[in-house]
Amino acid sequence: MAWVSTAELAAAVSEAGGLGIIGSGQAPPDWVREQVRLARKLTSKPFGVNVMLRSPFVDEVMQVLLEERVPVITTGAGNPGKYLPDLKKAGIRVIPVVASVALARRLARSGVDALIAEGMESGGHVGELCTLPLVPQVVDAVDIPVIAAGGIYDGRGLAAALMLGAQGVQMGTRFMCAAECTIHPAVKEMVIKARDRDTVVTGRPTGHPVRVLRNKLSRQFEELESRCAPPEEMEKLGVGKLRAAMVEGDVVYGSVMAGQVSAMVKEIQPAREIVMDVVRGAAELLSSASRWVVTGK
Ligand code: TUI
Repeated sequence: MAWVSTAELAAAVSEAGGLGIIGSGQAPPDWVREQVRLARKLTSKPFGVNVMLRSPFVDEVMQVLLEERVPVITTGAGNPGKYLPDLKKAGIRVIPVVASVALARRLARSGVDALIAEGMESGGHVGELCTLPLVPQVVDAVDIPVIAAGGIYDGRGLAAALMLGAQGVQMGTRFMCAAECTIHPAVKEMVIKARDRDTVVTGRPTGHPVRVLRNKLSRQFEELESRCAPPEEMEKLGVGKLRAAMVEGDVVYGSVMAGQVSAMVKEIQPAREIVMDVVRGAAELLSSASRWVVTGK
């Protein structure tokens, strides 16, 4: 969650008992180092950094994370294979996001510690499969822990993910409205107001589909797509738009990447309250789940 999950939010999630992840996106290496050091000041608990593999700074960012001995790295939007030997040697846990069974198999064989299987309900860069079919297929294909992501909002989502064979969940969109999340208040308001059909996936023709909340920018993308504009034109339209939304609060012409659960987010809550709600909700559901069992007597 580039520009969204900064050290403040990641540290708050880790303090609450989750594993907070700093989203490094396309940020320069110095910014990533600063964020890691700030998170270390804010929490003594483990936290991670997400590396967006299509960042122009990906090599330098990986170098910073090796130097800073960050305990956990997650990766998105690609295959982190070439970085694995160095990360493993440094004792860093590597947890790539996958959107397909083939990549899950390949990465499991190459020695990653766990996988995040992310369905296309999520915000930002998405694959083609939904969480419900993706997670059990990845669970069946690999023998390392699988974390489910995409479309998870509360205890119902966590309980369902565990039933699919996942060992945990990754959540993004709900934490956009965490009190500790430093994004512009206009974005939080837009997420809170969103309804069930307010997200859309644009960018499929460029090969980089991205789920966003509908606005003038997403309509511009749709217009370019409908007249089969050259991919470069679409790529150009996207430059700097995530920052414009998240930092400057341009919810009209910025790229408001957010998942389908936006519609379920109703308020701003401290990260601790969100974590507790999810965990307690799932515990309650699972402890009463035996009512579904027909004993046959
Ligand atoms: O990566 C994300 N979410 C993101 S990245 C991002 S910025 C961006 N900008 C332009 C193009 C692409 C990204 C905004 N949101 N989530 C994790 C994720 N990874 N979702 C899907 C994937 C994925 C997709 C294909 C991971 C691997 C993959 O395989 C490619 C391969 O090499 O086989």
